[in-house]
Amino acid sequence: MLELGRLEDLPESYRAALTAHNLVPLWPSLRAVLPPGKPIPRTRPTCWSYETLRPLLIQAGELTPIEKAERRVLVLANPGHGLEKMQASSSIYLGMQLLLPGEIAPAHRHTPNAVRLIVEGEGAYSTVDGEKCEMRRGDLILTPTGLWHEHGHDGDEPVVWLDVLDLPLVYYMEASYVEEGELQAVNGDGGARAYLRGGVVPSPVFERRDQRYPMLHYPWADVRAALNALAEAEPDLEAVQVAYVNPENGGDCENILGFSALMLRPGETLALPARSPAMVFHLIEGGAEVTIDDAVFPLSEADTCCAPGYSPVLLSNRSAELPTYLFIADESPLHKKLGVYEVRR
Ligand code: 1HN
Repeated sequence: MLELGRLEDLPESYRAALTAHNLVPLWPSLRAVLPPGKPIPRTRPTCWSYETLRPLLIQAGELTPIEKAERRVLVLANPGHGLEKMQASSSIYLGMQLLLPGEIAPAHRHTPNAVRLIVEGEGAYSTVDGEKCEMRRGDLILTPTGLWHEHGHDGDEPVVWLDVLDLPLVYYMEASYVEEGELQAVNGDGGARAYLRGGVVPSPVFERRDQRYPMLHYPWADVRAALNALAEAEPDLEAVQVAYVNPENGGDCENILGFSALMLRPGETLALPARSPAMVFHLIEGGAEVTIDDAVFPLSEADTCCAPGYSPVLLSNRSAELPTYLFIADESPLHKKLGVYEVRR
């Protein structure tokens, strides 16, 4: 590849003249913005162990009352981006949030899309667009762009969940903002029961639903059962994986990030092809080993790791007897909508 001229090759006075007029020569930076063959990701393979993080999160509960935090969160920040950027990847934000018994994280709505995956504890709930979604371990609850949401806690133990947002992208777009709101009246359960069975959807004779987000709560018990049934029904499947979709149209459940659940069968090692979107893996049940480029992460329950785009990923179940279940978030809806999605086999 042709070697290009450097900034230092240009006379000082010429550079100063360019700068004075807000002008920049492209050629010294061209290879940095268009590297040959493959992007150079800032996102580094990174793992956050729950055992390490949990005591620090519980300590946050002692140090900072909810009124002083609004959302009591420790952000899982990727050092490749700089911790202050609060990014797991270019478009994914991850945080572990703690809500204590009796606390309320007040209603608001914002432009970034969020989901939460419940990690531990019972008795808390999110009210989203007036639908009360009760949190149980492994449940997925959506708070898509523009929908009001608040969290409350009627139980008696700490509740922790993993927040996944497209905040870095929406912030980069200069489109990120929040509105504060009032406590919501409840008039539903997030569609968890209405859409319990795949293959059929509520369809009354006189009225067909056309909400953009008909289902806001995906209980883990149902997703786990779906994975088990799939593994049993189709033993030759390359990967036992289900996507969280809008049950009315089968499309991605949110606009920018994609979400799925994966079962690693006992003893299974699964090689994922290198794909353009970055990915996040969160272990719900069991134990796995995740290899991303040169990094090898053992994942125990509630551990989380991320992989840059264009990297092959190897997932191994650490048990030969029991299945392992992972929650996966990735940037594939974004890449597909923008036309930059790639799989390299
Ligand atoms: C947010 O609204 C929540 O509602 C959690 O629980 C984390 C991080 C950045 C911006 C908004 C929540 C968030 C957030």
